[in-house]
Amino acid sequence: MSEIAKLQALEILDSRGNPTLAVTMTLANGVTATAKVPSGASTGNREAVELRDGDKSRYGGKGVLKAMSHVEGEIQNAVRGFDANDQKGLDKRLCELDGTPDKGRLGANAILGVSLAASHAAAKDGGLPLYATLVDKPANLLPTPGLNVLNGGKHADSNVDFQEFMISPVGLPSFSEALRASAETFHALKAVLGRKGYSTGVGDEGGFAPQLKSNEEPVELILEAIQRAGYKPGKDIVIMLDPAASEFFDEGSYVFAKSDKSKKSPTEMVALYKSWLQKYPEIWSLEDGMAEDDHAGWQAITKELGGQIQLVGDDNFVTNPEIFSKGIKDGIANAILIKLNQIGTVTETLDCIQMARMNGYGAVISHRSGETDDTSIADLAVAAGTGQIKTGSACRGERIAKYNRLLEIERELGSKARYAGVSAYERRKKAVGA
Ligand code: 2PG
Ligand code: MG
Repeated sequence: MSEIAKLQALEILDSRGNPTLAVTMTLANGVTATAKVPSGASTGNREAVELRDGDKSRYGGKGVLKAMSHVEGEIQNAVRGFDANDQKGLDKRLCELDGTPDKGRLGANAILGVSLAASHAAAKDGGLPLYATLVDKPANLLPTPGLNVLNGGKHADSNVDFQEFMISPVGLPSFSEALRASAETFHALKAVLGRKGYSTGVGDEGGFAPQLKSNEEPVELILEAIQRAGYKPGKDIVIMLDPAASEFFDEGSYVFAKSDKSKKSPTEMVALYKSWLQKYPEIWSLEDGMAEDDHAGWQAITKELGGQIQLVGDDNFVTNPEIFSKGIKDGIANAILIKLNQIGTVTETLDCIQMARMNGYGAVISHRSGETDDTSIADLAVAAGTGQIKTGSACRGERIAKYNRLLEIERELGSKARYAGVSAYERRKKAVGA
């Protein structure tokens, strides 16, 4: 009775006002579930392909009517009657049906919508929450969040080249307390910015997006905010960065086109990060510090800083088990960012997380800059027990939806709930050799 009976797709809007897909699956027993697909702005070159119509007369070419018709046509015909509980089998069938290595024929957006809707339908069918069914082991670990309180790069119309400046409340005792401390720090940051006469408008992920003096100033402002909120930087709350360096890498150099127009070689870039770590020991994690095409740069930064902090690969690994395994062999980074739509199926996403675990790599579950109210990644983070999630600032409904879902899960787990917090942080620090 848990066979797939029907698939419906709908062209909806994401948080940037661009079209994306919602997929609703109905099982033979009448159970229905919907998944909504996110969309990135600073995308890796080797991400699975999001199918866009290219018809300039609609949404500037960004419509997803073709992907929609693939869900309701070819995919529905191929998976009707299939058991929604067999996630692996379903995802394999979806990949084979598409037949391309990058899911570009049917569209990774179409495929992920179906794959994720099946996860939800199977959970509902079993009368269990998604976090309890995604992985075949008991799930009770609430992740430490990384809240992107200052947005730059491609996510903001400002003069800051680095994309994300995150606070991570590692030292708080529970997820709810950690979220409270983060929201208080977000408000303290707003006051700090206001006092300096800076804008407090927000960027794509709900972090502030002011014009600033340098790429470094956000770190200073955030440290001040943490203190003003009554927390200890480096103890209660640490800092995570995602410069998204692929976005400012040009012909072998890192070009700060938005701020001081300076140009840095890969070696100078590593030296810059190294100097920041000396000055700001509160920085614990650096994602995409080097560009995806700068393989030598990635090797250099891993050698130089990989024993001190978490180095997260996003654009370079694109949640692709095959690409990630090569990166592990080459000794690149010590953690991976996990985004469902970079690869396009739930199974391959879980494979990447498992690969990280087997190889001592950290795994940070992540939203995209273009989001919806879908909260699947909150459940994924708890199910996979990776202990880390980043899903934006303490602002904007599509970001807050995921944090609020984690609050619900925390309450539901009751005394069984554990917060990753300080123990996971200490464990990860030890794992990288810090
Ligand atoms: C990132 C993500 C999410 P985007 O680079 O990590 O914050 O951004 O979705 O634009 O790729
Ligand atoms: Mg990133």
